[in-house]
Amino acid sequence: MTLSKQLRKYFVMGSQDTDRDPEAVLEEAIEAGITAFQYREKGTGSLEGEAKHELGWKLRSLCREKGILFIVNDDLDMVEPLDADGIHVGQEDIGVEVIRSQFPDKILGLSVSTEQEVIQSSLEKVDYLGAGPIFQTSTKEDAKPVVGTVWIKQLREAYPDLPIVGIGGINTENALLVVEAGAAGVAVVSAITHAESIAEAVKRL
Ligand code: TZP
Ligand code: MG
Repeated sequence: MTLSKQLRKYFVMGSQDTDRDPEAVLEEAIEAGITAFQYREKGTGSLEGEAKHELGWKLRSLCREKGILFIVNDDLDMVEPLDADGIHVGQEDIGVEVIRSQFPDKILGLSVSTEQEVIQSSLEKVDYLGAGPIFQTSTKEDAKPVVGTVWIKQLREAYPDLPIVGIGGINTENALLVVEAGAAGVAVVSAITHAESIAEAVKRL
């Protein structure tokens, strides 16, 4: 499968995003048809240290068993211990040149929210872009201003060969707009973690 196809239904979660057992949630989401998973253990209530690694290992194992991409958010020190398929970073994290030289063969994703961020980033080093927040979100405490689907259109025109994943406030009602704007896929947290039925939510996405 191409990376674009693997990014189609991209589930992002840490233990802070659910009241349930994260392993059970991920398992349901995988059964329902997600194509990639990002372990994002971050923000209020998130695990640290050994507990963070332990949960990461369990989630990683599930993804391996089911053949789902496993990406870690920001934590460079988890990439090797968890044998992650890739890493996703934002603008506040270590630069992508450094990460690329450290991990030549890992999938590398970068979040971009503005033209300025695009200009200051070495996009030739990355495998895909995270674009957002597309819509209003309450999941990320320090989310940047909403950029709308027009941002995906602009990125798509400027970088036609780089897969783009929309993130932020995406749900079963608006996911189509994101893909129609040119995204390879949608990255979601609460559309799955807060769903009444995960099976239904993933199917509708
Ligand atoms: N990055 C930009 S918005 C966001 C992240 C991690 C949170 C997305 O969460 P939700 O619940 O899908 O809006
Ligand atoms: Mg970050």
